[in-house]
Amino acid sequence: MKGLLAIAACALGTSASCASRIEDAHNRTFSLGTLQAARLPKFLTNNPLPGGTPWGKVDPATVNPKNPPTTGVTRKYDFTISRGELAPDGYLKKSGILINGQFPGPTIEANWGDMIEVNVHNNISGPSEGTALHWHGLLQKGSAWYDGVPSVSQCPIAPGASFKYTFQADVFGSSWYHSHYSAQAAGGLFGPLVVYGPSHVDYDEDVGPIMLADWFHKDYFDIVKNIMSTNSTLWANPSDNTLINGRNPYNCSLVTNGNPCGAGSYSTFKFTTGKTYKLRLINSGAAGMQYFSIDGQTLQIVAIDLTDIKPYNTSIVTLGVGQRSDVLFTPKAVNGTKAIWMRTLQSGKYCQRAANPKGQAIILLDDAKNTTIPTTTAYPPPVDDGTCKNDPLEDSVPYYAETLPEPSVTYQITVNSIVNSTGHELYTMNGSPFKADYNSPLLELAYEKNTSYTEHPEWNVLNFGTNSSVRIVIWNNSSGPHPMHIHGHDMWMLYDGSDKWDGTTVVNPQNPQRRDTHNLRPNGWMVMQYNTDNPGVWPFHCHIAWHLSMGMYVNLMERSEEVDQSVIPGVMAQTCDAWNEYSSTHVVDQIDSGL
Ligand SMILES: *[C@@H]1O[C@H](CO)[C@@H](O)[C@H](O)[C@H]1NC(C)=O
Ligand SMILES: *[C@@H]1O[C@H](CO)[C@@H](O)[C@H](O)[C@H]1NC(C)=O
Ligand SMILES: *[C@@H]1O[C@H](CO)[C@@H](O)[C@H](O)[C@H]1NC(C)=O
Ligand SMILES: *[C@@H]1O[C@H](CO)[C@@H](O)[C@H](O)[C@H]1NC(C)=O
Ligand SMILES: *[C@@H]1O[C@H](CO)[C@@H](O)[C@H](O)[C@H]1NC(C)=O
Ligand SMILES: *[C@@H]1O[C@H](CO)[C@@H](O)[C@H](O)[C@H]1NC(C)=O
Ligand SMILES: *[C@@H]1O[C@H](CO)[C@@H](O)[C@H](O)[C@H]1NC(C)=O
Ligand SMILES: *[C@@H]1O[C@H](CO)[C@@H](O)[C@H](O)[C@H]1NC(C)=O
Ligand SMILES: *[C@@H]1O[C@H](CO)[C@@H](O)[C@H](O)[C@H]1NC(C)=O
Ligand SMILES: *[C@@H]1O[C@H](CO)[C@@H](O)[C@H](O)[C@H]1NC(C)=O
Ligand SMILES: *[C@@H]1O[C@H](CO)[C@@H](O)[C@H](O)[C@H]1NC(C)=O
Ligand SMILES: CC(=O)N[C@H]1CO[C@H](CO)[C@@H](O)[C@@H]1O
Ligand SMILES: [Cu+2]
Repeated sequence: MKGLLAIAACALGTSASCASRIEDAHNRTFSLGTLQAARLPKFLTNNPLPGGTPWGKVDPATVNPKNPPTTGVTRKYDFTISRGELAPDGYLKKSGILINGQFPGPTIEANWGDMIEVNVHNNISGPSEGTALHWHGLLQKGSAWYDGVPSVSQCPIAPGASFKYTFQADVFGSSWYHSHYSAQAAGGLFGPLVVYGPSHVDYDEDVGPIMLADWFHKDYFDIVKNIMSTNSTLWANPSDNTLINGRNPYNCSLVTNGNPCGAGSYSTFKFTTGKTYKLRLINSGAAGMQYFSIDGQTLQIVAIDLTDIKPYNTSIVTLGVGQRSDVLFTPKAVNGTKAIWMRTLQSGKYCQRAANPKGQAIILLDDAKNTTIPTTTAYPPPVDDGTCKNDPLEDSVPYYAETLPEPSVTYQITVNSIVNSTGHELYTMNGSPFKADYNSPLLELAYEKNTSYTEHPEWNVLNFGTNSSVRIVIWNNSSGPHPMHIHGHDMWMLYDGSDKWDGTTVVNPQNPQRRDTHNLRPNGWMVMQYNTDNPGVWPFHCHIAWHLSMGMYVNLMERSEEVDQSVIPGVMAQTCDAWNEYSSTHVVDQIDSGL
């Protein structure tokens, strides 16, 4: 009763109880965006190996980043996932999904080669939901069971149940983890993941993750209901704001529905002129592409996703959802001022809809007072040119070179946006929208040599058998951009264009770009290739939460006969038993593809 009265009194942050409720929800936004945030180390020091680092003194150009050392160290984390109120921009979104009461979740850190153990407890209630966490970009070689995708590697973790993920930090660099259950990640269920490894560049300080994200004031499931409805006026769901490390004040006078709104705050960074900083940029959003810049500064891109590259300079860093870039910069005063805006602009005009596409954060140099609000202007200004494409493939040359083999199979996928006969808007890949069966994980079927997937076209399984290297040509016959993400691999990016691929030309054929997510441009083409060195069933999908809900997803089945026959972790069966029990006694509201 007391709670109800407080809610009734809580409009536009006017009452004292309301202000503290907003502040409490705002405070869930973690410390990364504050002046108290600690810098990251070059590596974690509590490890037993010689040479001062777990990897010794190595030249990264000669070390295969996908061949990790064995450190014998395990980094352990305990995550309880629950609902909670969130107000990262001051607007009180009624409920989000939090990890240990935080949004975004805690930063996972490990050295290259360490084991990571995350014990996840599903405490989501009111209503209850399944969940599962995916570790974006990690290869999971030999540990496909821990990739965290419901219906593929595991059954969802049932409400009240726990699941311990155990996998190696098998590549190094900047990444993130997120829920892969429906569009839960858009409700806040994600966090940064940093793996320290050999460095090919020098810098003074590691500022750590800078998460760039669109933000929606509606609950994620209400948006899923809208996009999966047959009422086409509900299909467009523009984001409400753009956050940098979970912050960016909302203009509360724009609130017309009486919902609570109070003072938001900017993320703030303090730097010293002349020092060189490493920023780990991550697009952790649901839909919007981001153009990142710092007024009047040069940025040097040194890694894309988990691939170190030969550094190049730019003033704007482009990131589709799920993409990362490590950036070095050496701050300088601009026009004599030492308070400068950091910006991220959502490509909101053409690529995704955004009501407020501009995210800003404060940079204070040297002795600039920590209460100063910058007055710098965007220079050079980011341009939302409507192409919704990544930077040219030519620009990113991997620091560790890999030779591209001849593909043993070339396969074409056409993407279409359709409305099915019952009036639902869906995305198809080669004619079929994906729909998950939470109770029947494909990896387990592969393990059991059960080929029933051939009777289920909606599972979108592409079986490439024992082909050694698979080239996939994708034609986007839709007007939306699609950040395509592959699990279990990085992919060579061979072509990206609006014209049809000529069938032979490859960009930088001696050492093509490699990454785990590439933005397929509207009505464009991309060509990628990967080696089948990782037996399993690997998702390949659009990372826009709503497009994935609408079915833009395929499973790449790889050497299924060789899926490790020696170990099937006992927790897999327990998790499915608990889920089968839960789903036989509760309605599972799977109105979307499930992922
Ligand atoms: C929110 O955080 C600030 C700064 O840490 C603190 O002073 C304040 O008491 C917190 N408010 C609530 C309601 O927890
Ligand atoms: C579980 O969730 C409930 C309400 O959603 C919350 O009150 C409780 O603190 C949570 N438990 C843990 C251990 O986080
Ligand atoms: C479709 O949604 C709009 C906007 O909420 C609403 O005004 C309209 O009545 C809905 N149409 C139907 C057929 O439900
Ligand atoms: C906030 O929105 C109101 C209403 O549109 C507008 O008048 C005001 O200038 C905005 N304030 C800021 C700081 O942008
Ligand atoms: C890149 O930018 C840095 C910092 O402004 C500068 O020192 C360096 O010369 C630039 N490199 C190139 C190739 O322009
Ligand atoms: C801001 O600066 C003042 C005075 O220099 C200091 O007392 C205060 O702790 C600083 N606040 C933060 C958040 O660092
Ligand atoms: C610096 O000043 C010039 C001249 O007023 C202006 O055009 C430019 O935008 C300013 N640069 C920044 C980053 O604010
Ligand atoms: C259209 O798609 C929706 C959402 O997946 C599904 O529920 C419905 O059954 C489909 N209609 C037909 C005729 O397949
Ligand atoms: C194969 O898997 C399906 C579920 O897709 C199941 O119904 C069937 O019983 C399984 N077949 C065997 C032989 O286990
Ligand atoms: C290679 O992949 C194609 C396309 O899926 C398949 O038809 C063929 O059987 C595969 N070849 C081998 C050797 O597995
Ligand atoms: C491409 O999309 C158009 C509709 O815009 C459709 O008519 C055409 O059949 C599609 N082509 C393919 C190959 O799917
Ligand atoms: C829905 C959509 O984007 N359709 C496009 C498919 O591709 C053709 C040819 O590129 C365009 O003319 C359509 O507009
Ligand atoms: Cu998409």
